Amino acid sequence: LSKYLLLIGFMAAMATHTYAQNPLIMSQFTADPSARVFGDKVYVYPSHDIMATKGHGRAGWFNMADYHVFSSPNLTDWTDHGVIVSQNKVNWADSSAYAMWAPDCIARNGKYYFYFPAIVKPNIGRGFGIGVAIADKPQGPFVPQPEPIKGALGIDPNVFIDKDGQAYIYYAQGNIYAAKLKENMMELASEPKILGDLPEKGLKEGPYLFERKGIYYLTYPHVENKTERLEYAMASNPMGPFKFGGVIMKESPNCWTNHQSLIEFKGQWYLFYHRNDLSPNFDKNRSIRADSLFFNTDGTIREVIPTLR
Ligand code: FUB
Repeated sequence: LSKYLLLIGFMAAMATHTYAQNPLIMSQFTADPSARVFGDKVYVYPSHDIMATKGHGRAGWFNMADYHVFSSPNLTDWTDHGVIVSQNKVNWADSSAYAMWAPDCIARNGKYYFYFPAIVKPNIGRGFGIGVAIADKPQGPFVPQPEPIKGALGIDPNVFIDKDGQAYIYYAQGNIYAAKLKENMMELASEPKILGDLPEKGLKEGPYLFERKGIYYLTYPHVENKTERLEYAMASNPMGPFKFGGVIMKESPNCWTNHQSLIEFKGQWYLFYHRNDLSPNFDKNRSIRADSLFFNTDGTIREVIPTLR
């Protein structure tokens, strides 16, 4: 009888816990996961890696033409809500570029704001602009705004709203930049500032800021050798100054890039990141993953060891 009770107890525990299986999405390549908790589900807004095609994109490089969003009530069962923003529906984006790199999404006053980089059309300018698309639901439909955000050129936008309602945008353009956003979430409210208190070299992309117990954590991929290591720095203000905190995840031997987001879901913190599980020989076709993450009592983050496939 006691064995039987033990088995029932184990099955009950399995039923109430959430388990992620890596990689999270098997049906397509996904990268740069921006995970958010909206209501009782996790929504992940990743990049969507594809291959270059004739006249579109660049062979052997990152190629992305659109974004999907995925949701899950338990980190195991994922629903693909389909394409939410497509390059050829963004009128300022160069549709030959296939350069819809790492996005982010945030909720404010019942609206969902999706931020994405794309290469601007040659008649508008050069390099990456940052667009905003707006929806009434986390899964869309999203309506892209007719122009990119003025004064913010770069990649990998990340948006954070502080407890006092002030929103901030972080992005990368050779360095990591931060600026305040206006309440409309589509215009800068301050001049972008380089976060100069971060490592001087090897820090080119992927900022993601979150707050926990009054500490602002700026997380970022840092490359010293060939592949990116996830690190973090801590501050008492969303604009810094930041002080180096430590390593969140060591480099992968096979995948040049890594790109993170951190969320708390049902009382457990998770690190979302990517590897190239489904494409071991080509690391520009990546797959998103998630693993549990733990804090020490002093607020520092314990290193996350990626689970094996
Ligand atoms: O996905 C393209 C680029 O690779 C992202 O923008 C970077 O963060 C890196 O993951």
